[in-house]
Amino acid sequence: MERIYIGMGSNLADPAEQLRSAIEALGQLSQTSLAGVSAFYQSDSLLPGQPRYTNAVAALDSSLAPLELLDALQAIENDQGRERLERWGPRTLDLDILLFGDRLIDEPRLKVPHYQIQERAFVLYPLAELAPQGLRLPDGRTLPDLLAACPFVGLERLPTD
Ligand code: ROI
Repeated sequence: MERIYIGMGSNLADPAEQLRSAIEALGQLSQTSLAGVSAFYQSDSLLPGQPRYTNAVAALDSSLAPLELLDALQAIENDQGRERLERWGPRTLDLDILLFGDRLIDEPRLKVPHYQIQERAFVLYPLAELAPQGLRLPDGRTLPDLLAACPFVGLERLPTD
């Protein structure tokens, strides 16, 4: 069993509903249990000309192998109508493996930790709701280090229900 953190994002077709459906699907994965979900956060797209995003982070405990989990996440994205038209285009659902235990994974299909964790407030702040403050990335950086270098700017934390 390893603790895995998944970054979720959507900016099409009722983003909050997309995240709720994705959370339900994560909870049904084999050999996996859903250990927690952050609040939802809205922010402008990092690329201009796209609708605002809703993002959240989920914690999983799983004994799936990394590429098995990646396949399962891509199946959930596809089930929820993801169309891969352009690399950074708007999407109904994006599921990224942020951290996988303390593993460093460098394969053509999968790099973990996700290479942009540190610069993305919409990943770090929801992650901080779930992860122990002492969480370390495989390179030794702690979550408080990353948060201190990434201000909470442009994020809107939505009320939880
Ligand atoms: N911007 C925000 N706010 N949230 C995202 O999840 C997100 N994902 C992307 C790009 C287009 C880079 N911008 C984003 O892929």
